[in-house]
Amino acid sequence: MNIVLSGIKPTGIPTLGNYLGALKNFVRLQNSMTDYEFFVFVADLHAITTPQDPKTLKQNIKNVAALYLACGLNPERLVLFIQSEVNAHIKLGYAMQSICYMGELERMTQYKDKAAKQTQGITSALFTYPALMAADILLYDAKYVPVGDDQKQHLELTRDLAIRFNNRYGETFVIPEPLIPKKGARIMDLQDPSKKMDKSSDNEKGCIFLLEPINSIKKKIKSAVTDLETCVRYDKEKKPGISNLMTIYSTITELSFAEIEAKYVGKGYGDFKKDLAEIVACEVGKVQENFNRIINSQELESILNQGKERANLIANRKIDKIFKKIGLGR
Ligand code: AQP
Repeated sequence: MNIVLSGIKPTGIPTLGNYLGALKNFVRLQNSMTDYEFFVFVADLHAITTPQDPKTLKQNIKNVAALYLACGLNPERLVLFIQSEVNAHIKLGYAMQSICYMGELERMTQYKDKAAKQTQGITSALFTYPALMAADILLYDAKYVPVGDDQKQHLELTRDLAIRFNNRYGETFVIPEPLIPKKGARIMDLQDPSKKMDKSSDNEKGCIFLLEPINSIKKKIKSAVTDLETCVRYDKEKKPGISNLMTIYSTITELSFAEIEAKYVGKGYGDFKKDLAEIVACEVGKVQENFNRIINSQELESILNQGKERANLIANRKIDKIFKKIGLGR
């Protein structure tokens, strides 16, 4: 069985960026790639590369798990699990660190960005994060990894490590390919469109959280920064604010930029934002309705238990083979 795999870090409430760049895309892929098995996980080990409050982390883990289902993934064709419940991730993460070079990790832009922002000490786990991410993917021989644009560099490193391991120890890993959506791969902050919308952003006004009150979502869209031209036109370089809003509009409605521009000829940003606020409210509203039904259900528990079992079965078999090839153990 071919596998598609992806994860989300429970470092906060997932954003509209996570939704359009990852979650909504998984659902679309699950519906079209019917002969693939879908593995999605809550990347809680990755979350602790930056400081987390234990109680909040626990709640965020559960929220992310429920959001996967609330967004419309079909549980019948899904292995949903929590990363820390599958020990083989840690084992392979270490093995990946042992073939990964410092220079490769130093080049990772996400590490550089996060390290620059951090006020407390930068952990070594933040630095070695891409090695664990490689392990997450290679452990399941995932063929495709749907991710947003920001994860492209980590995926390239994963491919390099897989090829290196295969060359050194013999054919072991499938070389994975990223699946980056054509639209919505990088949703920007509503207040600073030069920055990606981020769940642990300092400025909450620029970020739409999937579980925040609908009225607050509408307000944030209406106060998103635009420009002085007041003409709904896509131009990522010169009009980053309105172009970002058009990307959100287009990814949800599936209208092209040209169709959106035509719809708002002679109208100002006010009309456009009002419509967009309704469109996003409707989309996120459906997710919230599902989420409220699922979050405390026995169904979620049972899906996570089944996921844990299936993921452990595959991952343990694979790690045994890998350690044998490396020459570890008796
Ligand atoms: N703004 C975005 N636009 C499109 N896709 C995005 N993704 C994240 N942000 C956007 C995609 O969502 C998936 C899960 O992301 P993640 O949880 O691994 O990390 P994150 O949300 O991108 O968070 P950061 O920036 O690493 O830091 P925190 O969590 O501390 O805020 C990925 O597929 C990602 O591409």
